Amino acid sequence: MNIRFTTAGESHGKALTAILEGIPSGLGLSKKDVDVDLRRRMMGYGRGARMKIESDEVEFLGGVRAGQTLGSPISMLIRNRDWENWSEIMDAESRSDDDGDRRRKLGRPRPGHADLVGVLKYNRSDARDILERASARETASRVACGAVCRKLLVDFGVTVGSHVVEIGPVKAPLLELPDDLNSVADRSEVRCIDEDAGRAMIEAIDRAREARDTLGGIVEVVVKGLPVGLGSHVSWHQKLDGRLAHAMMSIPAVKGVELGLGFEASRRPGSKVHDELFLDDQGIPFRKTNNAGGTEGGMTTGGPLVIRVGMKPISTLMKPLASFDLDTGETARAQAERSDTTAVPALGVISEAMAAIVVANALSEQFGGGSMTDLKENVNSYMGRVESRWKR
Ligand code: EPS
Repeated sequence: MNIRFTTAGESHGKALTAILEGIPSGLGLSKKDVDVDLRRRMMGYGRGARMKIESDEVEFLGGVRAGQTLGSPISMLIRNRDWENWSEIMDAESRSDDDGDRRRKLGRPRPGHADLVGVLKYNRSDARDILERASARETASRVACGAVCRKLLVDFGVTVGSHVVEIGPVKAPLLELPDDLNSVADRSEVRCIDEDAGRAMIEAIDRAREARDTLGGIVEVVVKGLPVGLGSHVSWHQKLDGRLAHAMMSIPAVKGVELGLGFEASRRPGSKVHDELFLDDQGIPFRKTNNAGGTEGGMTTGGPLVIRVGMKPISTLMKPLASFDLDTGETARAQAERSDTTAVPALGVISEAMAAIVVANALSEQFGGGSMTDLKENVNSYMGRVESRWKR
């Protein structure tokens, strides 16, 4: 992997950090490029009180100078404002009053959360040691890394957008997507491009909140402007569709990923699935459909990547489900913690970030180069070779 990242930090710790490696030198990059996506991730109807406390922004700690990347690892910091309220609970040092449990111990695991399996695996008595890292707060770091990759992709004419297609029982109708998907989706509080469906989603979220329940949903990510042939058919780990699925499934609460027709393709005969090939009047091949969702043989076709990502409802319920007390072994209701009713609108922004990272990595693996100048030259030379094939 050329472009890779790692993140650290707990939800109520001092800060989140991310180190992004493999970005070539000479990419124009400013804090604003990252903050824009951090803010987009925080928006969305159905979020809890935490998003009113935070005001995410990035601080570059390394890898950027005078508005340009240096080719060295990019180190980024996002402070948790809520830390002020949690500094004793999350203190890294041992404290004189640490004989008993720290305040806000989570002792009754929430079904669906990492709580129970985490305390067993990591041998902890307080599930807070697990949930603080399992929290989707971590995705702010991913979005920061994705924003840098998005900036790189823009230089190659590649755009990454998303919209919400389902929340709970509400399904948006299939519409033709606007050219600038995000500028339309971001105008909606639920990031849905259909106004009626968006209103129905808001009502469904209100009903779930009143019932002290939570809702999941589905987002669609669209990546446009890709060169043909990113990824490879030759080995399982080089297949771009596989890499995208892995990246999306790694997002907290995601339970399903589909490319193009996805599961629907399995129900149709081949004649109703495969994208037929036509030649235009200059002999250049094209497809009228994109049922494949932008990959064939694990490689980009040059058409848009269309990825659907499904999220389960958040597992912290204000009307808690059956559980037990880790200390006493008695049955009890799971612990209720402040949380969101839904985070599906944010899932779109996070999925964009993961898609941007996967695609930027595939581009860099294929075309290499330590600098943006070399990367561009290599891409141009490849595209020239591909296009010359149709000059008969
Ligand atoms: C989360 C619980 C809530 C969410 C949080 C994810 O936080 P808190 O426990 O502080 O109320 O708001 O999401 C974020 C903080 C974020 O930045 O997205 C959880 O348990 O996963």
